[in-house]
Amino acid sequence: MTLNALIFDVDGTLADTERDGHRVAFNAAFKELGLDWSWDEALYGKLLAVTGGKERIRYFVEKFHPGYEKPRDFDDLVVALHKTKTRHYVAMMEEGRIPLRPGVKRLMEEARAAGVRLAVATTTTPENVTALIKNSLAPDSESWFDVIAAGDIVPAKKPAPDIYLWALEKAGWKASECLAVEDSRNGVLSSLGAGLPTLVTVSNYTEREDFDGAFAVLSDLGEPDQPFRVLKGDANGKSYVDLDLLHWWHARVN
Ligand code: XBP
Ligand code: MG
Repeated sequence: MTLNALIFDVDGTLADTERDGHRVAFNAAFKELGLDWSWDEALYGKLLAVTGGKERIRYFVEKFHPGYEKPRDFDDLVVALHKTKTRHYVAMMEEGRIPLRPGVKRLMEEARAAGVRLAVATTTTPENVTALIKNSLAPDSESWFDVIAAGDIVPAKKPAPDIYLWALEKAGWKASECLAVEDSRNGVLSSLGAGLPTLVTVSNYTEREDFDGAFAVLSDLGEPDQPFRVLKGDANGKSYVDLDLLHWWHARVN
């Protein structure tokens, strides 16, 4: 089976969006809606245990804010907070505040030129993906992807495999003809759960997580003048991820 498609996670994989993007947008939303909540970098690292913004707000209230008395319309408040957070996040992406990680654009361009298909499978809201890729990858980059699987289209978010299974079904691909690229344990559990061989490029919050089952763990995808560090696995002596290396890995895992 030859390598036909690459399926990318978004947050932490395409760009380091959590600490300086999502976290800042959540805090702006809390302020705008009159709450005195503020998520610092360390707390946010703990909150990342739960994927999905609305789910994360609920987790914060349950586990980290015991004194808080939920109003009767708490469900509506969560929805309003999340909508406000998305508006702030999209505005930040439109200012081009967060760059893509090393190698992301280069590898996607190489894949497109070679006819290897691209897709996205993420927990984040669809508008967030569009805003990030339009402003950091290319204005027409939505059309680069056969499928953008995002947000609430599946009720069970990562680590459940559902978002990857949804993407595979929508595109009509078998897991064995694809590779997934992830940055977190929750992401790897999701992609492996869908049967996808997975490459990990760690991000600032996920460096020390357990990536059991991934075929390789790297610092990032690397660039010709900016080599990656190999944290686990064999990179065939290469210093940056290109299609050649992906084909090599794919042949070894299948
Ligand atoms: C990222 C997430 C998301 C974002 C917030 O997952 O866990 O919850 O932090 O996004 P992935 P929303 O790495 O799979 O992209 O607020 O839009 O849910
Ligand atoms: Mg991620």
